[in-house]
Parts: sequence; structure tokens; C-alpha cells
Amino acid sequence: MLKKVLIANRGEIAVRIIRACREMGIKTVAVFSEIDRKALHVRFADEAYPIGPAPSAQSYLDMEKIIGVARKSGGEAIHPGYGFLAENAAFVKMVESEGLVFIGPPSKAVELLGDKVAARKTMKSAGVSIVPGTEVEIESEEQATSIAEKIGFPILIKAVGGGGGKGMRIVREKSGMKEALRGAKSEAKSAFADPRIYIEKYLEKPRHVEIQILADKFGNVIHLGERECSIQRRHQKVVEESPSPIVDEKMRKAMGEQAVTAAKAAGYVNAGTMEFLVDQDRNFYFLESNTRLQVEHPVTEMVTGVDLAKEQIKIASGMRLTYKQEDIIRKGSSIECRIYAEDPDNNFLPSVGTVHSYVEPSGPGVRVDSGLSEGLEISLYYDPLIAKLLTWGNDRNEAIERMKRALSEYRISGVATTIPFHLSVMNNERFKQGKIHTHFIEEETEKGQLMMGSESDDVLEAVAVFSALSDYQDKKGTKALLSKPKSKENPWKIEGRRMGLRRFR
Ligand code: MV4
Repeated sequence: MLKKVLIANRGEIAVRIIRACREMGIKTVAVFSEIDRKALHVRFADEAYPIGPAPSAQSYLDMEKIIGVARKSGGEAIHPGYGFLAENAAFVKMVESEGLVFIGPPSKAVELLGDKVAARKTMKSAGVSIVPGTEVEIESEEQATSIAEKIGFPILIKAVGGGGGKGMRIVREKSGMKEALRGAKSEAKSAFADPRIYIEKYLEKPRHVEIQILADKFGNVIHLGERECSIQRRHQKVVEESPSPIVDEKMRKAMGEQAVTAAKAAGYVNAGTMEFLVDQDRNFYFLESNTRLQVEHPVTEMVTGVDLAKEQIKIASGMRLTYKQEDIIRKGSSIECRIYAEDPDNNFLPSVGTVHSYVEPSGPGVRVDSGLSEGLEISLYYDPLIAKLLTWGNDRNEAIERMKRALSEYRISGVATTIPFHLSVMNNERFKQGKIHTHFIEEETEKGQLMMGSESDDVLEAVAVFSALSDYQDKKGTKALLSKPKSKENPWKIEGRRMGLRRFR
């Protein structure tokens, strides 16, 4: 077993990995930028080393500095968390060639799966069902048009080096092809330093369902079921859950088998995720893989009882999987709300400031993964994800009710957060019925069914939470919460303004 691990990350995920190491008796080495000196990951690790100024490029993305710290501290392995260097094949190669252990897949798998066309080719020949489209890059408008006519419009142009929605263009008819190709190419070039593009059939309003897998170095691969990730805003996931409301045992088995096949075809080792799009008729198609421990991994942990961070470390240590497929028994239902330091009342703009009071919810079925504590500064330098709030319930409804309860207990003052928005999602009728897809937030916001357009008591509750978050002390304002808002269109906003909440954020 590994004895000492360097965590090349910050925030909640660094804390999460340190916790796994501590429980396994493994020593931890943290790295931190100048503004993270007081951060929780620094306090919780056995050792911590400064790696430079706040900008990521000069600290958390500085490969040489991080490997230098591993050498100096005697760390044998590097856990990259997510983001930063987690899916950077060059970094994985560097770690491998230094004789260190990368806690994640081999560089070859990262490279293969990072190239979407190569990944599609591999998956297709392994018999995995992929979205109809090309397994070659697009060289000309004529080629693009003839492919589009074959698979049928609308089509989606995507970047070979992409993921996360950048460089994508929907084309609904032949006449839009030229301009879309040009736009997609230039965006791909600037975002991924790779102008190559390919084409897929565009699926309207799909669900995003992904399968968690574990693979050891001996070719054993298992899956841990699905996560439903359709609730997203501008390609940023907001709420995830397991099980997915549309996945039944039969579909789970079929998707799981495809995910295992995909992992084997890619020579995958460690924890990974196979993403699928599910269409309105519940057909599913492999989309892409994520070669990291994902933000939403805890919903899987909550329903399976498997500690994914520990499994990653065991696999990287060269151990065989301790679970067989039949050992994976799912129980109940889990939801994750991603708490962002963003202002839902101000177009979700990032919110910065010092966290001056901070109280986490707890009680039955509640888990909080965060890197927050009182006195810490939320800056614009890093991802606005500051905490993850998870609940578990015997069924989906209990998980939702617990989430509402936990959200209303959460107190974060000093920065605006998405907590009130999450409350409105939990109270949304369509969400409660599980009738969701990737355009849910967009559509429900338009219909006034999220955050603001509703007169329900729970929206008032959202105001109450928000007022608590904002350290609002005024008696008159507090009283206003108890009376029904006067405006039909936008009670939340009007009440919030009237109470002067804006000033406190
Ligand atoms: C698609 C799609 C529809 N059809 N591909 C967006 C991010 C990138 N990872 C893939 N994405 C999509 N690919 C085809 N052929 C719709 C999306 C998409 C999406 C996917 C997952 C989660 C949220 C999404 C939001 C909008 C579009």
C-alpha cells in the first residue's frame, strides 16, 4: 500500500482525498498557493508546501513545481483530484516518467479518451453504442454536408479535443453549415489549441446519465450504477442524483455492461466515468469518458457504500478490486446540490468575499463536502464550487425532503451562494416528478417555475435562507418574510430588494 500521497488540488476535493488517506493510515502532503495558506486542506494534511501565487498557472497548474514537492517530501504518489491537472496526459506522463504513481488512469488511456474521435472509433469497434456521426475529423464543407444529409439534420459539430460544451455548433439545415464549421473550428482552436472537429447527430433535449466504473491493473472492471446529471446550467452541473428517475434495473444492467466494455476497450485503470446521452425513447448512446474522480462521485458512495477515493488509492497501490459486480448493492436514493459562490439573483455572477459566519447542516442522511470555514476568502482565482451538500433517503422523496431541510439549515454569510436556487429546484413540480432533461433549468426559468416566478411558501423559505445568509438583522425585514409577497411575477426578487439584501452580499 502507498505510504505517502501528495494531493495536487485545493478546496473540497483536496479535503475529501486527505480524509480517505487518513482513514487508510496514509500520510498526506498538501500544496497551496499564496491565498490558500489558511485553507482547510492545508490544515488537515500532515505536511503542506507553498507552490506560488494565486493564479493557477503559477501554482496548481505548475507541473514541475508540484513534482518537485513530491520529490522533496518523499511523496510516492500524486492524486490530482478533478480539474487542474487531472486529465492532462502530459502531466500523467511526467509523473510516470519520474517514477511516481499517478492516482488515476495510465497516460495512454487519458490520451485516447481525451481525443473524442479516437475514443468514438475505439468504442464503436468494441460494440459500444455511440451517437451516430463521424469517426474521422471533418476536412471540408462538402464532406460535412454529405455526412449531415446521411445521418439527417440537425447535427452537432464538436471539437475533437473538446468536452464541456465549448466549440459546439448546432446545424439545422444545409445553409448554416459553412458558418458553423468556421465558428466551431476557431473556438476549438482557441479553447483546446486543436482546431479539429467532428460531427454527431444532434439529440434534442437528451438526459445526461453517466456510469461510474472501477478497474484494477489486472483487467477486472465493475460498474457502480448511474448518476443522473441532467440538471445543469450553461454546461455547469447543478444537481445530480442516483438512481436516475428513468433508469430501471434492466436499463442499468445494459448501460453498466456498455460502460464496462468501454473501459476495457480503452485499457482503463482506476475510477472512471462513462457518460451517456439518453433520448426521449430511452435509447442511450455513449458520449465521452471522464478519466477522473468526479465532483458528483459522492451520490454513488451514498447509495453503494463504496468509498471511491479509497478504491482509487487501493487500485493505484496495485491491489485487486475487493468488490465483484454482484457485491455492489444499491440502497435508497441520493441527491447532490452543488453550492456555488454565485449570485442567482444577479445572473449567477461569481460572488467574492470573506466567509464570516459558517454553519453546516447535519442530522440524518446529510453529508457536506466542503473546504469552507469562517475567515476564509472566496476569490475569483478558482472554481466557484465551494461546497457539495448531499442527502440520502430510503426513496427519492425522502432524499428531496431532507435536501430541503438541509438547505434551509445551511448558513453561509459574506458571499452570495446558489442555496436559494437549489431550494426552488427541490420545490419544482417537474423536478419532483423526475421529468427532467438537459434543458430543464432553461425551460423552467422561462416558465417562471424556478427561483422567482412562484408564490409557494417554499419560495418564501428561500427568501428566509437568503436573508440568513446575508446576515440581515433588521426586524422590519425579518417580519416581511412572514407576509406573502405582493408581486406576482417576481416575489422573491421584490422581497429581497425591499429587505435591502443586496447591500449585504
Ligand atoms: C450532445 C447533445 C446532443 N446531441 N451531443 C454538451 C457538453 C458535451 N460534453 C456534450 N454535450 C452535448 N452533446 C449530441 N450528439 C447535447 C449536449 C448537451 C449537454 C450534454 C450533457 C449535459 C448537458 C448538456 C447541455 C446541453 C447540451
